[in-house]
Amino acid sequence: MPKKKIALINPKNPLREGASLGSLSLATNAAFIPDNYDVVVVNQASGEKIPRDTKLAAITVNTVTARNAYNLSEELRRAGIPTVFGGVHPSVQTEEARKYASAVVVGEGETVWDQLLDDFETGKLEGKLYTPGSFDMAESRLPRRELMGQPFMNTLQTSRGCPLGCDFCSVTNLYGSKYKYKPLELVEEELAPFKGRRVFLVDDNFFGVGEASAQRAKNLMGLLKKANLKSWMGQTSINIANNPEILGLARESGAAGFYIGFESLSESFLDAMSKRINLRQARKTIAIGEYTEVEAAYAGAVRTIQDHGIGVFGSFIYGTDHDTNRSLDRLRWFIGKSGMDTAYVKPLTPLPGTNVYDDFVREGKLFDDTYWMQDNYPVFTFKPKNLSAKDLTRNAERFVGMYNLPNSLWGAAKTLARTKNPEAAFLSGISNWGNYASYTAFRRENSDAIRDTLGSH
Ligand code: B12
Ligand code: SF4
Repeated sequence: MPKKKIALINPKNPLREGASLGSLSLATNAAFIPDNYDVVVVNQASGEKIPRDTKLAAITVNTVTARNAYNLSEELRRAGIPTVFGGVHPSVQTEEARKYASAVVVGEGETVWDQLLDDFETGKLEGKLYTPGSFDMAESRLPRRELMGQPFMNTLQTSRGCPLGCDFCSVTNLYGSKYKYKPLELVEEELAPFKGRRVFLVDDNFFGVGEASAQRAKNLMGLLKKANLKSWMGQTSINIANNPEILGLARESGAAGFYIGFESLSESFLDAMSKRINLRQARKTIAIGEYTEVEAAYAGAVRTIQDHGIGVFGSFIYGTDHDTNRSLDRLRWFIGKSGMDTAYVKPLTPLPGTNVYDDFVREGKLFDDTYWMQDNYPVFTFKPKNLSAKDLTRNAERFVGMYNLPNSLWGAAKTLARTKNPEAAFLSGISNWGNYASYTAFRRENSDAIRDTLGSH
């Protein structure tokens, strides 16, 4: 008898991001599906189609893709194919998600499959809600990456959770306030096929905070070095700049860039969002020349990391009650002046599952409490105190405009000069240009919707 086909689906993303990385969430789940099923991963974000002989569709859903996932699920169910949702959004908007799928999985997915498939086989899937609980990462299996195609960069997860609990982020609420680590032997096994390739560590903070995390990060650098990668990138926080030993080990192991959440130059915003790690760094720093304490702390961290041959990919949030046109002009000036290699400047989007979302709903601040259900995913979801609709759109254009093609090329040359690391230059150039290109395509398709959302508020 032919095996039944299970399609694991990453729905289309209205913001047009992330398609080139494939879905590690799905490849990870695939490893826990018994081999008497024929499993395929379908990345709709890069145009892949769902096979006709699919018997069960399991869809990964985040807030950005929720509406597309709901539409897809309804279509599949009309065609007689049962559907299961998992991922961040159904984990936090569970009752909403249950309206659109046969079954919903809340939280980590690894241990759910035996029960779920048993229910599928016996026709008991409809209406089920699964809450498998916290997964012990020592039980991790090798993700089935062969199902992901050949992404531009291989993704690898070595830890989950974050103790820092920033109010705009759902990671602490979802994955816990303690780091959960994948045993290093398993990480080593996962790294083995990546020799000569690029790797993106999707850990929320591969360095973390505290002595134990620093020690673990050192061991991880040792494995990354041994793996002989072309290069790797990872997400971390500003405190890594205080540890020259780890920066040296990171560079030796092929680090090309760190994503760092600077978030804002405004102390009041950092304070309001509980981004204490940045404030701590600022309070250790003296305002110098044109820089405030926060700016001096950020610029110092950028310089230190670059001096170790690693690019800095800063991320910032704008469009908050703490911003004015002047402060945003200052941010653009600072990004240039500090010499960071890339800056992602995105509007504050209160995502469900975060403290900011709960606060904004309570305060009645959002234009629409379920904005992700709108036909076009909105860029702006509320009106900040000191900025008009026009100010928001103008600033969106200016932040993205910093990375048009000539600027991206010039930026890559500057990264090369600062870091002497061709991989850092290549990856920052590609990221800057990719960001510009995806935003301009999004804007072309959605300009009316952007105007309408803001025009009516
Ligand atoms: C890597 C990453 C990216 C990458 C790649 C995304 C991709 N193609 O997969 C990039 C950089 C492109 C990216 C972009 C964005 N991201 Co992102 N990203 C992540 C990150 C750091 C890791 C995701 C990952 O691969 N984890 C590893 C896998 C193994 O774990 P997992 O996804 O948690 O999946 C587990 C469970 O959720 C469950 N599960 C997941 N899917 C399914 C499906 C089924 C059927 C089942 C049963 C179980 C299940 O099982 C898995 C194993 O336990 C997460 C943070 C995080 N900790 O998850 C943020 C995160 C997912 N991103 C987030 C956001 C906001 C974005 C952006 C909107 C950013 C922006 N532009 O403003 C975009 C949107 C792009 C998109 N396509 O949706 C938010 C989502 C919040 C939300 N409510 O949706 C997160 C949670 C970070 C945060 N700070 O809150 N992102
Ligand atoms: S933004 Fe980063 S540091 Fe803050 S809680 Fe989320 S993962 Fe942790």
